[in-house]
Amino acid sequence: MSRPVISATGLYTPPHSISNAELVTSLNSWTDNWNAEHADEIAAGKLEAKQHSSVEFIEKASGIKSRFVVEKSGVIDPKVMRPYIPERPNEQISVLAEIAVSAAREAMAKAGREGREIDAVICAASNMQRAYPAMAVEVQAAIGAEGFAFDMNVACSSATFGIQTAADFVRAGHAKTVLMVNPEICSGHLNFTDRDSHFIFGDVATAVLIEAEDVAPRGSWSILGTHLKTQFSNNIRNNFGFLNRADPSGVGARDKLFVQEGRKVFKEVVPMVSAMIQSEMDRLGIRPSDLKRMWLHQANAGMNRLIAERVLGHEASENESPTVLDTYANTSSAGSIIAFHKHSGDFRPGEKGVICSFGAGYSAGTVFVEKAA
Ligand code: CO8
Repeated sequence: MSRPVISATGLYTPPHSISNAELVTSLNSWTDNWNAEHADEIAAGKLEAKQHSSVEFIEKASGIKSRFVVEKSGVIDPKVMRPYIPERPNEQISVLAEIAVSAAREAMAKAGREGREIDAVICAASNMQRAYPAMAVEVQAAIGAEGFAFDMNVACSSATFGIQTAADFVRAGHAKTVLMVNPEICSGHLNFTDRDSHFIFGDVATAVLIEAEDVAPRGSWSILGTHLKTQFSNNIRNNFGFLNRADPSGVGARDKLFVQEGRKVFKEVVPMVSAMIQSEMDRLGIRPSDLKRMWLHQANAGMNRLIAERVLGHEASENESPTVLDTYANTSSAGSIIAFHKHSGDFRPGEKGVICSFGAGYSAGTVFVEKAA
């Protein structure tokens, strides 16, 4: 049986960044217009006036300072409040595949891989931009890979679920080299008129190459163990689908975009994820002092502080649990992979860490890794 390793990662960061101040200015201006338009109903008690957002709240509640987006002008225009992402003709590569390929090329270059050496492509992300053909098949064609490709969606946990799936293909002998990509254009399914959540997400794409140890380059990451868990919850939901295609731009179609009970998510997911990491450490015989770093899902700085503290037994330093949330915001499945990509270069052979995701479903996944020689 081949042993799977992570041989390289890649990252695509969109060209535009939006600060909290810019986002708050557009939301507050949209809110003033909405309140003015509905002044009579508000005065008659039929509608509630909408409230302003604030930079201080966002930073304190989430730790987010800015986010990257593929398109900025529509998002910060109070008359639009959504990104302008024009539909492309079928002959042109789709935007999701394009950013996935960009991240994939970096990972492939690092591992010295040509497209034709890749046996399988998994596109694991929160929201695919179409039903079919699978985004993964388009990525497969764009990089010149053979074999097979498919999409999977486990919301914010898509990447860890994708890594375990790829690792299982390697173990079973179905593939030697698997490319797993996470293109996340969260701005396309976020309600920028919703004060409770308008600040949460950003866009990005990440890529991970999972290979059989015998073909992987030196200095790869041994996968010590993976563990996945799901538990149904309505607290994070997006009802958009092919059976209910209401225009997602309007406030009336609020549930066709991202909606959540953020406080419940916070309270329920922190204990679930810390217990999951701890039980997987017990299973693998890893003590807290054996862990050099935790690359946690990037949803909320407070959640990560609590999870890391429960696992490590002390407050985690930035070195032990790095943050990318401040500049990238929540990028759904890509968050823990961005953290791993940016903060793993200092590992020496034998040092261990854990990539951990959690999100809608609920879903959670852990991937324990050890730097190989
Ligand atoms: N400005 C000022 N005040 C505000 C704002 C704002 N923008 N928003 C809310 N407030 C007010 C509220 O009205 C409330 O006032 P009051 O106390 O008077 O009622 C007060 O601030 C506190 O509000 P909350 O209870 O909502 O604030 P919290 O401290 O709970 O913070 C967070 C809100 C940041 C959302 C926090 O709860 C959180 O981070 N929770 C966890 C979120 C999480 O992990 N979600 C996972 C989602 S990821 C996923 O799996 C989905 C993937 C799909 C991708 C989707 C892409 C779009």
